Amino acid sequence: MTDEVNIHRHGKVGHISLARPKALHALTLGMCEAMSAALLEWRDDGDIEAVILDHAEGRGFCAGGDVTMVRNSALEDDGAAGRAFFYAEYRLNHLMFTYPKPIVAFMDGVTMGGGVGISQPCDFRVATENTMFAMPEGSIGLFPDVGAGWYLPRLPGAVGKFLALTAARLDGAECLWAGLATHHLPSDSLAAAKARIIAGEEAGTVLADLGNSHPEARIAGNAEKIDLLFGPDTLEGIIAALEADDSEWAAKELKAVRSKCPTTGKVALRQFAADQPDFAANMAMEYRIASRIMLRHDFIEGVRAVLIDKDGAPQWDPASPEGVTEAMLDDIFAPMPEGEEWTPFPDLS
Ligand code: QUE
Repeated sequence: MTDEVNIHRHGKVGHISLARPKALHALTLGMCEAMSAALLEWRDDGDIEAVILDHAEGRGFCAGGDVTMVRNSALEDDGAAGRAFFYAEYRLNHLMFTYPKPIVAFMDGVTMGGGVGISQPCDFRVATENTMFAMPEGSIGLFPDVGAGWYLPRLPGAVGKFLALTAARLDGAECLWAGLATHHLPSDSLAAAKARIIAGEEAGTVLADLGNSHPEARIAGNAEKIDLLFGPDTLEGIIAALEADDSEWAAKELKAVRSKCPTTGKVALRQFAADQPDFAANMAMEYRIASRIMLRHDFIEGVRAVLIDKDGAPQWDPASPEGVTEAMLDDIFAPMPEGEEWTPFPDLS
């Protein structure tokens, strides 16, 4: 067991609380395994009717995954530990996506990468004035995973491509606008919301009751530009569209796109175009990608630049979209060796 996640039962409600405050509750292998074990037990327990997912102490909600461990694994054990982490994390993501009971996720703070992967599959996704949502993997030479290949192309217009290619941060009101959140509550009402759900009230009723008025979503004002300039199918096309637009907004987003890893930007676009038949097929695709991407120079370099040395100056290779060939992408998306493909938890019910 791990002390990095707290697991409790309160009558008919299961409660999972992320408890790794020193790393903004970024997910470790042990946390993923403990969460899956609890959810599997509660899935088949007739006494459990709903699940609450939040963070236990300090700032929340979940900053991502244990990417420095994955980087060390790439350098030291040929990626074996890194692949084990992604395998378990994606199984958790899929278990939540297919979960037969309502899960209520409280995105009360930083919700990035791995935190997106455990909130988006939930029926109820609660944003607050503290929510800071992002898919920033392109900043560290990773790709948008944890189900992003499924969720992002289903967002309004070209918003998914915009989030993946710029690592833009959304606040709670913007999450609600995009459908990334289902409700927006003031953070000082969360304790009351959880208490009412634990007391047996239906989650949707409680959240609708406590939901607050919130500021207009800033992103709504840029939606037209996002759909136009992030509309093209290729990274080169999107960059050309941003270059051709003389607005300040386009200049700022162009700079953001150019600073991200070109290879994983192209990976994201190929993922979004893949149109997988179901969520399990999407996760199997993401596992193939993750197994290759974690061993590449860009991921080693990106984690170094952002999280280890913190110089914010990664040297990507290839350095430009033109250097990323279709053959390179084919290798990243290629099937795993015999017996090494990702599969969901066997359905025990
Ligand atoms: C991109 C990412 C991550 C990131 C920053 C990025 C990520 C992640 C963390 C993170 C942040 C704080 C911590 C920690 C990890 O930052 O996945 O352990 O204390 O986990 O630009 O993908």
